[in-house]
Order: sequence, then structure tokens, then C-alpha cells
Amino acid sequence: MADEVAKAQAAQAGGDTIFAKIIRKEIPSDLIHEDDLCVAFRDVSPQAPVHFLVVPKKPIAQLSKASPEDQQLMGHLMMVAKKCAEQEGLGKGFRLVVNDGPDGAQSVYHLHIHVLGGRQLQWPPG
Ligand code: TR5
Repeated sequence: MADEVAKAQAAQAGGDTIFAKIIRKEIPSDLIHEDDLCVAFRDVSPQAPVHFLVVPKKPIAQLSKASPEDQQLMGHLMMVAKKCAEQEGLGKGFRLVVNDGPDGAQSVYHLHIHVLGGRQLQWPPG
């Protein structure tokens, strides 16, 4: 089993996460964007030449737990992903990924959008 999938299956939902600590600047990250609602920082284990995460400051555990009041925030995250992708030179295209729950191989239970690019990505994913 791939490392990431094993990690995801062992992950527990709930509680303070590593991303909350990054948002509070208790641990360092390679930050590429911050505003009132979200941050974007480079993934510590990049799966493509460019791989960063867009993370809401609101601690929503996973997409399936988002509520109707989060609708605008969800749109904001997508627009920040697009803006940062432009800044990172991903003019030829990129991919957004949101892993949700054990079957989705989610390992950190603080909602985040992966943005991957800088090489030809394959389809379908595993
Ligand atoms: O599997 P999901 O979708 O939950 O993605 C979690 C992502 O967080 C993975 O791609 C990890 O590589 C990434 N990650 C994990 C940590 C971390 C990080 N990205 C940046 N900085 C990190 N720190 C400081 N610590 C981590 N444990």
C-alpha cells in the first residue's frame, strides 16, 4: 500500500491539526498567499514540480462537512487557487484535488485544496 494511503487510513478526524498550527504560525511553512480567509503554502512532499495547498482559516475538517454558510468561502478558495497557479507560472494548466475521508485518502483533517502542476499530469488518478 502506498505510504500516503496508509497515512490517510490511520488519520483521525477532529482536533487541532498541523494546518491549524501553520495558520497560527506556530510551525513554519513556505507561504505563498495569505488573506483574511485562507492561506496557501507549498506541500512538504510535492507530487509535481509545483504543489501547494489552499487552506481556509476556518477549521472545516473536510469538504463533506462544509455547510451551506461556507459556500462563499469555497468559491474564494477556488479563486485563490487560480490566482496562485497563475503566479506560479502554471499557464499550461494545473489540477485541483480535494481528498475527502478514508476512501479519498485524506490524511489531514483540515479542508485543503491541492494545486498541482508544472508537468504533464496523468489520468485517471489511482
Ligand atoms: O492527504 P491529504 O489530502 O490530507 O493531504 C495532506 C497533505 O499535507 C499531503 O500532501 C502532505 O504532504 C501535506 N503536508 C503534511 C504536513 C505538511 C504538509 N504540507 C506542508 N507542511 C507540512 N508540515 C509542516 N507537516 C506535515 N505533517
